Amino acid sequence: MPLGNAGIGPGIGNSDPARQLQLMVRSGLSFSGNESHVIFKNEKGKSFKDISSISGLDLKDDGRAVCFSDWDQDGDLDVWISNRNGPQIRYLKNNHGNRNNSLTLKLIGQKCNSDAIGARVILKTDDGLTQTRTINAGSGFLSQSTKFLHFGLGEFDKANELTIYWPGFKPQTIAGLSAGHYSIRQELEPAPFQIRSRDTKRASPIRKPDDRTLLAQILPVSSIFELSENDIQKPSLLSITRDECEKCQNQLKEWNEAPPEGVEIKIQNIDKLKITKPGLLELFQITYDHFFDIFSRAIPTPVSFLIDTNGNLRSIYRGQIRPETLSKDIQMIESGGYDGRNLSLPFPGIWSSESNPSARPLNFVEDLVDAGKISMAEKYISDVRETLVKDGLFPMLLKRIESIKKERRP
Ligand SMILES: [Ca+2]
Ligand SMILES: [Ca+2]
Repeated sequence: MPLGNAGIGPGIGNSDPARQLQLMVRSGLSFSGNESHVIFKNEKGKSFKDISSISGLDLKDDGRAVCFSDWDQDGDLDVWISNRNGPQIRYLKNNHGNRNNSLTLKLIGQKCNSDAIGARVILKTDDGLTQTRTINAGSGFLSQSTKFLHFGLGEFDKANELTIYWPGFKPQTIAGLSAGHYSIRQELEPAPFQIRSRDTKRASPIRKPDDRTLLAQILPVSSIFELSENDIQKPSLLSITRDECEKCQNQLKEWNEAPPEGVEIKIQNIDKLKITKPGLLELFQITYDHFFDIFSRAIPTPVSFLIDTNGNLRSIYRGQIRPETLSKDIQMIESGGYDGRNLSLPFPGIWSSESNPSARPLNFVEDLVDAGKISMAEKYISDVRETLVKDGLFPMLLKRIESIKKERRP
């Protein structure tokens, strides 16, 4: 079922099951969440025990793939899980803490494929028990576990016997291999391999490129953001911050030390707005959701809205902004000579319609109505009526608002 924004007309979409589904998915719900993950413990080949709860792996995520790998190279397998919704990646470090011995093998094919995909290893310990591992290419949905093979040796300090079945070639048997990490080339003796040093230096953090969204469709916001004529004599950057947000503090410090030129910085603190102007905070949220098409999730901070001298929202910045990015954008917007639609694309193309960005606030009014902000929607309509009347769907929107108001009347 297509979940894209089909631009359905006002009121029509609300009776449409697809629209309802779209709203649910975008508000963070999932098709198959709330079903706990399960993990079973192999009881030496005799039975399985459900250890989901005790292991802490019984997460109610909408999981898609699971991979196993001894990520911290301490001999036990750790788990990576990917989910359809957030958190999209989980790393579950195995901190069970037992000090039993283990054997890790890296197989290298010489005659068979060099990754030794398809190779099977059967390991025997002194108690006569066997363990079998196979190198697979891919496990589960779009995922791949490590190609290293891991064996738990329990209290034994060596494998009694190891037989490697190389795909398409004769098996190789190795006796009395001690616990540890080995690479084994086909038909050659095992060679211990060095595991990563625990003292490896961390790479210094790199600052990511600015997360900036130049808007192809500009939106008049001065009235909803409570900006007067006086406020927008210069371009404004309305930045939304929070008290407990390191990036916000860093950004504010940067602006204090070197205020950006050609723009008026206006700070709105979420913690204060919650008390003083909850309605304005809701409008920031609706505006953010309108452009990022994700509903009911708190605005990430800092987020900054760049508003031009006509009171139109032109660009949205998530996270810290480099001063050079900001000054370039302001120059571009003020000179008027930029094409927002082309800048919003990853590669050039040919438009079948006129390419100048234009305001189409009708969809935004719909978002206000969907959020139940009828009086705000009416106020906004009166503020931007001139633009709205040019929209063919405007009469339908008015009808929808009237019918909602009628329903609300006692
Ligand atoms: Ca581990
Ligand atoms: Ca561990």
